[in-house]
Amino acid sequence: MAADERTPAERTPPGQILTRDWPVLHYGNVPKVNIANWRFQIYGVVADELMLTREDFMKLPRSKVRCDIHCVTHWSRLDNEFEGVLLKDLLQLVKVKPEARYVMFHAAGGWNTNLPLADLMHDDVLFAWRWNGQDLSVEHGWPMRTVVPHLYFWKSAKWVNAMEFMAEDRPGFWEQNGYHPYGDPWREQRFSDEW
Ligand SMILES: Nc1nc2c(c(=O)[nH]1)N[C@H]1C(S)=C(S)[C@@H](COP(=O)(O)O)O[C@H]1N2
Ligand SMILES: [Mo]
Repeated sequence: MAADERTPAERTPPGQILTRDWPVLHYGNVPKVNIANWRFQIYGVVADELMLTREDFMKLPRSKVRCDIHCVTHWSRLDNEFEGVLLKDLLQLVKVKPEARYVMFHAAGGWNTNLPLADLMHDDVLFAWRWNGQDLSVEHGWPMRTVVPHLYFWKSAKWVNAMEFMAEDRPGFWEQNGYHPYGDPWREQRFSDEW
């Protein structure tokens, strides 16, 4: 991966402040995950629903992504190295129906977040279980989280356990609570009355 040649200021979206530590932020409690029973469900507008085990994920090509993360609560953290499986590699396994245009990621405990399917095809969008050379801590989403660097960090689901393909967009947890449907940090799409 080539080093980012922009200055830290150039990499910081409007209204954001850089932090060196990594804050933990979520609604509700950290779920208890029994790794032996862990499964990942793929459903919705797909030709075949899938139930993946951790071993299924481990067999997929492994990638590292270096990226900056931007939380809507105004902190940004530069140069995170996440490791896992790119969404576009996982999508090779899925027979998505042509009408699918959006995805809802579901997390243990019932939290969810919606994104356009097209955004998942970016080269740096991944399912991650490692960060800066170590396993993610449970607080940061182990055993699996999504990382979508180009959107505000609430679009990156911790403890993700299902992916639902949808023909129409539908608001997830924070999106129902006034957050923007898309959440581009460079356009400061923090809140919205669009729904
Ligand atoms: N399952 C789940 N994922 C979640 C959230 C949550 O409440 N539950 N919060 C989101 C928000 S608002 C942010 S800013 C990031 C924070 O991730 P971090 O705690 O690893 O910094 O997780 C996102 N993913
Ligand atoms: Mo957030």
